[in-house]
Amino acid sequence: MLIKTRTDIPASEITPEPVYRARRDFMRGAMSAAALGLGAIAAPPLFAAPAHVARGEGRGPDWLRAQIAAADENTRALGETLTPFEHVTSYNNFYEFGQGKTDPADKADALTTDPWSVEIAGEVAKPGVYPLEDVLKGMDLEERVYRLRCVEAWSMVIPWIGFPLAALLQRVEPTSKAKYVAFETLVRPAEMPAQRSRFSTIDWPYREGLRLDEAMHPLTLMAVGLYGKTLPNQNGAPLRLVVPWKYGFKSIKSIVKIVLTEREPKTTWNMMQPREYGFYANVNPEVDHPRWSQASERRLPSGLFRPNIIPTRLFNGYAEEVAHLYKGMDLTRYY
Ligand SMILES: Nc1nc2c(c(=O)[nH]1)N[C@H]1C(S)=C(S)[C@@H](COP(=O)(O)O)O[C@H]1N2
Ligand SMILES: [Mo]
Repeated sequence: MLIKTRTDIPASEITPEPVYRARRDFMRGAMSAAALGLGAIAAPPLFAAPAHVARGEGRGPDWLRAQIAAADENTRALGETLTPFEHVTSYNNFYEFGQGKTDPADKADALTTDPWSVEIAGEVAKPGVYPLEDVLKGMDLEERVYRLRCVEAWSMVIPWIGFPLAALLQRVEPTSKAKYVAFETLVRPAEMPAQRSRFSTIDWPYREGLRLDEAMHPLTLMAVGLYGKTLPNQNGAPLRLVVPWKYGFKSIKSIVKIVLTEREPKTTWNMMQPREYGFYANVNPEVDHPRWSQASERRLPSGLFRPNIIPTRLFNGYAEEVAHLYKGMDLTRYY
């Protein structure tokens, strides 16, 4: 089926979450109907979501696609319109592939993500280099719909599939000295063009970090999929962090290393522009970025005639769940 992709889809044409859900149930029904030999069923006309969005699709190993297809559905609904798959996967920040919003979608196909392993080191009782299959072994995957708010003042609503980071950290048994968790993205200049560019200002690898209590918070997700599929490379395949109450740059992609530390780790954007990007980076409409306001955001898809500007919420709307983590802290100082 051919689907026209536009950047200015009117709000009325965006698939609302219940419709995506209903369509998925329908597809499952259709699949079992086909298995029973009941023949073809005509697709309902409502769906703007593309035909290729079906459970367990995407690149990546068979075992991972099967595990994703079996994920618990929609464990956290928001009641907000999902950003269409096309936008989630074509408007990205992944500086290893360039600074343009379409560079990741254009270039990240070159990244090999299988085999993949994650080194877990530092203040843990069970350090090691864990193949991705071992990381995922026995993990119950769940689908979670989260807002993603970039510090550049655009936002999306994305149905991720993953597992709580806490489940992984508990397995490796942090020691009593562990206070922070540091993350690193893959360095592979042969497949990541900006890593071989002389003009790159980033000191690779891309690095991020969380305080241990933030990392253990039940909202903090390790994602392996979105929209029921394995993560597209441009979204950080095969394994990325998603911290929904923080600016998007904290949600580091294509993770190969996790280190538990005693001290606050160095993080990429903070190293480059400490005045502009803090370690905490909690979404906060009252603390402006030095060069622009954070009071509102463009909820994608956003077009010239339908900018779709909405107010930004403290902790990206997750204050009830996370505000206690920052009790007594001056959020204008720890931005
Ligand atoms: N390794 C790595 N991770 C990264 C980035 C990056 O450039 N490299 N960009 C960050 C930024 S600024 C944002 S807003 C989100 C974007 O995630 P998305 O492209 O899946 O929407 O990824 C974050 N993770
Ligand atoms: Mo971002």
